[in-house]
Amino acid sequence: MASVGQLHMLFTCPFCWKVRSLLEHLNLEFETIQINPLKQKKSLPSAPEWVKVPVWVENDGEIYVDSTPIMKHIDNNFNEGKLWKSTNEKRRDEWMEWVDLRLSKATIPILYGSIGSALKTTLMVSKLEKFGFFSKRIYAWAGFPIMWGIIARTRVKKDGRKPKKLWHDLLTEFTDEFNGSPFFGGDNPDLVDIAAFGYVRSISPYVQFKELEDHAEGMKWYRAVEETLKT
Ligand SMILES: N[C@@H](CCC(=O)N[C@@H](CS)C(=O)NCC(=O)O)C(=O)O
Repeated sequence: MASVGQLHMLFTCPFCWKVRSLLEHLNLEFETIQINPLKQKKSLPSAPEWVKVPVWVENDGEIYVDSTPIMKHIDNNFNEGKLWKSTNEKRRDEWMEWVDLRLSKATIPILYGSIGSALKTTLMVSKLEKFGFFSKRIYAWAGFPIMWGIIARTRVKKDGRKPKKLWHDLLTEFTDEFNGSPFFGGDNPDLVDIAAFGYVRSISPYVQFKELEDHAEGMKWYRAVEETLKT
């Protein structure tokens, strides 16, 4: 199958993992353009109006931005909107908002919430992303005090819970909403499942993922969604 579009992305960006997971779930061929995080503002096809990743460029040249709208578009265009279709739109919309608000905010605390984890994460990010020779080294050592000291610490303090507890609470809240079904979407994952999965998956390259792995219900769901992706 020919590629249906290009995903401009950062490897470590949770929003990009949402879109990648959907493309893989739908078994679509696509090209990934991994950008240099320090050159993002210049290199994105949507700039200067939109300088965030992911950016989706479809084969007809049309540009789409913002992960959830991109997901809805891809589902609509290549899958007859089946994953967004719902018999309870109010529930679906509320939970998509919950996923985008709550799960997106929980990734930084678990990855950067303590000085040790912040250092590990920053070193890993410097390996995974396409930095230049010097910027890679600068980022690895200068990035973590910023992420830990300024961003993560404030978030952890504001929430009051340890990052692991926060994730366990969120996974419980989410899986409780399944009402006995294997997925939020019922017998099969829907767009809310795939979006939530994308956020969780963005933590999977890091050692901190093991803190999520002992949430039994959460992992049962996570592995079940993973099974549905193209291998
Ligand atoms: N609401 C956007 C958020 C995207 C976003 O914040 N991406 C980050 C990377 S994880 C980014 O590009 N930040 C650069 C910036 O805000 O200038 C989405 O869901 O796509």
